[in-house]
Amino acid sequence: MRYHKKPFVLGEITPPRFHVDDAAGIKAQLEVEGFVCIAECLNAEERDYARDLLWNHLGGDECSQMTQTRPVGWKRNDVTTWTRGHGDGLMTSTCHCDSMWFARTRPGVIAGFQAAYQEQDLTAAFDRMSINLPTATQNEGVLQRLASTNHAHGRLNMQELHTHKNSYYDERNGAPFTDFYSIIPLWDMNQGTGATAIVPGSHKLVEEIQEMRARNWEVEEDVKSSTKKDWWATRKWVGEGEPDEDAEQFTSLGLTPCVTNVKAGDMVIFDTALFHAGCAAADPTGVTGNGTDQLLRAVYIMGMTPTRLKTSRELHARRLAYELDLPWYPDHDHQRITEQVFSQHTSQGGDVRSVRQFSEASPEVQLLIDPTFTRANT
Ligand SMILES: O=C(O)CCC(=O)C(=O)O
Repeated sequence: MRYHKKPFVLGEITPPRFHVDDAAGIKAQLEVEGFVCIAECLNAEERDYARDLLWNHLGGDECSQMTQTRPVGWKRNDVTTWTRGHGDGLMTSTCHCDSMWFARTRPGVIAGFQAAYQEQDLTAAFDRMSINLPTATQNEGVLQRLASTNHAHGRLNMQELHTHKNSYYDERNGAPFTDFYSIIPLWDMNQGTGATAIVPGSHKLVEEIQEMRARNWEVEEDVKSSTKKDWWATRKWVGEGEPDEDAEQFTSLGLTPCVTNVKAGDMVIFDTALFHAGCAAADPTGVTGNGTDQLLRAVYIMGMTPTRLKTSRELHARRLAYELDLPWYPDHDHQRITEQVFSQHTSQGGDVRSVRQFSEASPEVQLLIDPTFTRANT
């Protein structure tokens, strides 16, 4: 209990698990609850292989050409080596690592997104993994996370519950559009290990929730903030600062925020409007989870979108971004990143070195980057 200063505010739910072939059930659950848990999108064999591939990345045995900051010298069997090169949480170097691409191209994962969209032709975002480490590592990022849990206000025991509504493709092409992204844990995740918290049904009440939340924040509107730290500095919480005040903004609307209990290899797909957040571990030592000498939590964050929403220039830029080792999150400004990639890639007159070739990627990977190119060339 040393690290757990106050009781958790949120309860835990174990969502019903849908079979990936149950497209109607998946669609209905997404519409009603705003999220759906699909069982075994990675089967046991795939999950174990994906773990091995992840450790190839964490141990530095693959992708030495990658440009992103990444772990240095981590040994799978020695938790005390998990300190250099990277801290705790989002790990951008995983965007194009073998484990991530292996997971993206699994038939169960693609079928899950196809069921959600009820469309077949999808492209993948170049999103990353979140890797949380147990306290035995004494990794600086872990110690910082422990120190910053039990926030005074506004963020329960985690990130602030947030929505991505309208930040992806919703209003693109002038038509309302619901898009989805997912989280796949590689080890069981729950309140003990830290897990994704969600607010079932909140995708239908985004404006009402935002209004409730705005009442508790005094914001300096005219101050420009370029960093996350500045951004928080322009906001002052109105209230006692008790975590319950955050939950109350949802419960007063009849909603119940909760932490999810999800099995390794299952995929939780979200309507991007759904309020959610990464919730800190109740047991950051790992004793009650995977063990003190194992990863506390490792999740793939994964986005897929119908190919028809992409312009041909954007699809071309995706091939180049893959070569340049760039992330391309689902909520990024697609036009801006397209232009950035075109200005950097040597094939377009830029001077940034490619670290891999699209032409050498497997057909499964190519299909998820630019299916139009792949089909035209086969
Ligand atoms: O770490 C998590 O479980 C949540 C991540 C998250 O909030 C996001 O991807 O927007």
